[in-house]
Amino acid sequence: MRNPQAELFRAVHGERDLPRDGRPELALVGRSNVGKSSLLNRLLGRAALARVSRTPGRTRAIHFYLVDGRFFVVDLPGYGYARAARSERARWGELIEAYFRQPAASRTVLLLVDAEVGPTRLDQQAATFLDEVQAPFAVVATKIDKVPKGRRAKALAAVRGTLMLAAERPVHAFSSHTGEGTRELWRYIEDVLAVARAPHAERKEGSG
Ligand SMILES: Nc1nc2c(ncn2[C@@H]2O[C@H](COP(=O)(O)OP(=O)(O)OP(=O)(O)O)[C@@H](O)[C@H]2O)c(=O)[nH]1
Ligand SMILES: [Mg+2]
Repeated sequence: MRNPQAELFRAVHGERDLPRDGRPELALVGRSNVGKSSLLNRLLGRAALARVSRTPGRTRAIHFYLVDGRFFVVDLPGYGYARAARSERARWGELIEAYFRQPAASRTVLLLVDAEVGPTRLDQQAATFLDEVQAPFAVVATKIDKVPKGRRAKALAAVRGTLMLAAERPVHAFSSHTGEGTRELWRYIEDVLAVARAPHAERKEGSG
């Protein structure tokens, strides 16, 4: 997709503010600082639509971005920010769980993991959580520019192995800084949206 129109639709701080809307949702899940907001900006071709944090743990609300009036990209608060107060961490978890409890017409998740760091224990828990709530997800290995070309295949295999991903689960290498992987990710998103438009069609997970 070229030059999509995107705007902040709503910043949600509590369960009551979650939009009830029939449009498909693409939710970004991952630990704080993994690159969720940067990915959103790169994907939508807007340098500063979502705020990129110099200090981790800044995106504390759920931000809904409406793309071409067609679907939402949902920027969820990052987990694993060690310096946040325990009460605040609990509230983030509650909001995220409330989001996933709320039925959506179509919801697909991108689970972001840092390609250089590899999946953490919290990333493993996130993958388990997504399975439990039956949210279809693809994995995005972010900051791939930091991994030398010769080590990338191994890094991606490590992501698969640690998260115990089924062979058909997509893993996309991506860099917000270089734009690598953007086209492939868009292709995946368009596939997902095409299935959302044809609700009785069988969902395709392994499309690239
Ligand atoms: N090298 C490199 N750095 C990146 C990339 N994507 C993001 N970063 C950097 O990682 C940091 C965090 O990026 P964000 O996009 O704010 O991360 P986030 O997941 O939204 O973080 P929270 O909102 O705190 O959950 C910033 O300093 C970015 O510049 C990438 O593809 N490559
Ligand atoms: Mg963010």
